Amino acid sequence: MSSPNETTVNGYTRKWWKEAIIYQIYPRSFKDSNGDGIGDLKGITSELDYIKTLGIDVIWLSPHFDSPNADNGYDIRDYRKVMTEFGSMDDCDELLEAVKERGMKIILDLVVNHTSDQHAWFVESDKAKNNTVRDVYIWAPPKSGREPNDWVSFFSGSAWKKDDATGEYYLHLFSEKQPDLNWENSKVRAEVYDLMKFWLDKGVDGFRMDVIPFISKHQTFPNFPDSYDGRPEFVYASGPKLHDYLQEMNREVLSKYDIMTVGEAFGVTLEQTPLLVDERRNELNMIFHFDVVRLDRGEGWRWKPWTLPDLKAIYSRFDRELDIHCWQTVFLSNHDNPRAVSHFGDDSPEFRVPSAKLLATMLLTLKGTPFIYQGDELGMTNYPFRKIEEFDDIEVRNAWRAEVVTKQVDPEEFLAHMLKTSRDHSRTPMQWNDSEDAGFTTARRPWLAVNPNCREVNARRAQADPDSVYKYFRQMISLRKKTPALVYGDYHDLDPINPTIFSYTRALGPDRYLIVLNFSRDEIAYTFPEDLKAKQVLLSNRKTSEENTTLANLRGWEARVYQAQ
Ligand code: TEU
Ligand code: CA
Repeated sequence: MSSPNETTVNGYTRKWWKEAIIYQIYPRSFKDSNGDGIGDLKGITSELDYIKTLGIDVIWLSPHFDSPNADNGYDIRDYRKVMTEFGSMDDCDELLEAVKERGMKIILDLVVNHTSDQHAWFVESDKAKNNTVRDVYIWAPPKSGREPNDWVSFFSGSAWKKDDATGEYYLHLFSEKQPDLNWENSKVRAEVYDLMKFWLDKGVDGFRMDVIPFISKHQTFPNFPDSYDGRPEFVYASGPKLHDYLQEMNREVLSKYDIMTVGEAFGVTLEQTPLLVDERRNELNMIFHFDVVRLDRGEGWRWKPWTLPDLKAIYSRFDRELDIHCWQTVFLSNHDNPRAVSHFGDDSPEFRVPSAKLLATMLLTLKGTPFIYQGDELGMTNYPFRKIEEFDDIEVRNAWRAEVVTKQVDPEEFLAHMLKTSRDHSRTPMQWNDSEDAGFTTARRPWLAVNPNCREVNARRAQADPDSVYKYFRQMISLRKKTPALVYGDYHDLDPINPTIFSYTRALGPDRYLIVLNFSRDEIAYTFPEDLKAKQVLLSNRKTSEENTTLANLRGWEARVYQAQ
């Protein structure tokens, strides 16, 4: 990268988290060290060299806190304790130390829109109406004998649950075992800041903040507006005090440490984005936008087709709307989405490897900090689910009960959509080697089935194969790291309406790079714009000896990064 005392590049303030490559670990599915079928912290520590060798700078650890696991750790019972299945606080300290030893950083998942219903606060709050901790959560009396309003839970049904003892309802935007905290209560906020400091003082390097735009609620709890389009996230993310709370959190906690923050911004529009991430406002560093990963989503769990021009339009819009004071993220998958190669690539035997490499090329040459989800560096694919019993996810099971069991939706139709959209695709165990359970566990059964393609798709094989997806990721990461233009350079989409080719440049002064991606199985001769000359192929996912400066003869799913003029 450029000289260390240079503080801006292309107008952007230099920051370590803008230059970092981030890797997400879902601990339950990463590696099991003690043979109980569940991934754990010691398992992660044992594979840190694998992550480091890939070129990763920062690990994002999905929740590892004490939890009854109604939603795999996104329902926290005790924020200062490690989930028993994942190990002990000593294992956690050991992991933090081992990460630091390797020159990497680690961020934790901050889940503070809600807690578990088994959290001591809720157990207490639930006891009586006039109890002193009642307003740690959000309670409301019935309205005309029914729920206080028509809000729905993301996991099916009403967002309100009646407590028979007191006759009142509590709010839960997710499952009824995940009651929403009342951020209006300053004691709640103080407790949250305190637990954040607890982990920061242990040396963690920041947080990914779960559904952070939902923390502020409209205090009149109105029904959905007339304009409601079946997407509750846009209503829930529009609470009046969100920015006050984030600025307070920044003053009280974030500004005191050299850390990074990334908010999971479900329900935030592009226009609202600068309010969260403009560096002059002192709220968050970056957010995850849902536009790309939800491009092919209809209402709720429903899949709908997507097109390449739609995808390109999102990246161009981000680039146009966000100025030098804002920074973005790029990600194609996480623990809530299908596998990147099955989602945006082509996971057929012939094209799985090239298309996974093409997506790596895109992820690492677009503008924004790239996040890689565990296993995507191997080109892991969706799981061939056949029946409802094979799913674990609460979102799937609740939707099945609410819509299929009640005969509103046909089971075949539901399963067909799940094959595309289920969160469980990305939660199957990480594939380490070609043994029966992919080297994930020595238990007779892992907590969720291993993908049957683990004999072919696994880390040990990929590490030994010079042409593997993993090796390509490594090369691509290393190219990004030595090329400031790929981090801070201007972005320009050369051909927004082309239905199969995505071609764009990244430029920093005279340093220009041309990226050409063929999102199809067809061979395509692609001519570059007249004012652009391709000098040299720096990296490609298909062996090529072509030296043509004006056009590229691309094979199916071919990706090239050129130095250009
Ligand atoms: O997810 C936020 C969220 O609302 C969606 O991405 C979610 O996956 C759901 O499918 C919407 O239909 C976060 C976490 O990432 C997710 O794992 C948790 O289940 C959720 O919050 C609750 O904590
Ligand atoms: Ca274990």
